[in-house]
Amino acid sequence: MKQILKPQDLAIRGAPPAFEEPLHVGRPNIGDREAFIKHVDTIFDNRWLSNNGPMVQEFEQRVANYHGVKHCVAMCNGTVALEIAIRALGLAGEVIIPSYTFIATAHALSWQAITPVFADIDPVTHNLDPVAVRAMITPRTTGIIGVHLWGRGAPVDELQSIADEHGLKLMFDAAHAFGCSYRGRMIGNFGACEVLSFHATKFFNTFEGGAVVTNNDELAETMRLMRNFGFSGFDNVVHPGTNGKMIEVAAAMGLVNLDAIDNVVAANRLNHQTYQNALSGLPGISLLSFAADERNNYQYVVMQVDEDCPISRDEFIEALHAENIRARKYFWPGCHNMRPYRDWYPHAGLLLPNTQRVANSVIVLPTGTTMTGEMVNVVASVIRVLIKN
Ligand code: T4K
Repeated sequence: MKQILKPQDLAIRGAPPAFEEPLHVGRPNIGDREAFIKHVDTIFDNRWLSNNGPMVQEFEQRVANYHGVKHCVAMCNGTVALEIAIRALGLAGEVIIPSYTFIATAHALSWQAITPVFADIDPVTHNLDPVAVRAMITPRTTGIIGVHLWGRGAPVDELQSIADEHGLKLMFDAAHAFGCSYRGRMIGNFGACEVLSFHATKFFNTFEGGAVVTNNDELAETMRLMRNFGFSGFDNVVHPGTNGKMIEVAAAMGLVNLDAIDNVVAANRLNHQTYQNALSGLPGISLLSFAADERNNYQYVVMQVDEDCPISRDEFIEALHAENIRARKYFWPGCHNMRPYRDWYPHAGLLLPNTQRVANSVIVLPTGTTMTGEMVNVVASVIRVLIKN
């Protein structure tokens, strides 16, 4: 897997890459395979594959307990969960979101003819800046979607005050924040509801999957109807709806991965610490840190490349890829710079200076249970060589 790297031996200069096989960001963590196969046997024995089966119900209960929240409504993926939550809350017109997020946050709105209005972020936290949010409110604004980027809580209290003041709905895209806390309280308990993603690339996965978590009984009931065509019992449709259901085999994966979650978080945390130790003191780069007094999943290792770094972010990416280290530029170039948003709002960037600066500076490095400490140290040594040469 690994080759010995000498300072002059960069693949970009013709030497063999540091890794024979590519190292990916978002390599899935997979729990006990035998336990999973047993669950699959049970699913086959039950002859119950979808439509609110017993595994989905058990999974929902465990996710709700894990976050200390009343309801978990499991869905087929995080994007559909966002779409259903947005619709169940009655959002319309304009909704304020960060541009510095995965494109799904914006698409979940525009897919239902709601205008995403991009507000700038705080360059230190990478989360929405409440002052910028206030500035984007118009008579058409109906809501705010905060994103807990990298699993670090958005400014929940400030956003709630703005929402209350202006009669807006507030919900959160918590796709990165499974198992995280904000000011000592578990994610899942903020705003009207919060949306989780269990995509394969998330530290906790159900192959594909997502959920809305909420303490609001009525909202949970509405979303349960909406994810199953609005059916209330046989032959009785009481609400408009879609097909957003989680299938049994996905829930089985979730149950197995819930059993493994402590080990995955421990592995992520150790990798983060190893990166931090190995990269500390290098000029021009810094690693995003996580508050010691909060719970975190450490699933993203986010390195920022300063403007005064001897090599640019894009040169870094090119050189790392040449070494088979498939680091990512999440979430470059920002949603507002992606077509179609760029075509619709060509001047949005003028109000998003921090978004543009951060999006141009970030590199996400590989972590997770497939990365050993030794591999992390090799990645760090490549980075060191690149900076020093
Ligand atoms: N909101 C936020 C803030 C999100 O970050 C996301 C998803 C969502 C909403 C929507 O939730 P979902 O509808 O997805 O549940 C990936 C994921 O597809 C996406 O789920 C995730 N965010 C985003 C941050 O990352 P891409 O475009 O980077 O995917 P891709 O195909 O380039 O794969 C990423 C890396 O993972 C690659 O290096 C390959 C590796 N990989 C991927 C898969 C699927 C594997 O090693 N094995 C695999 O099975 O979006």
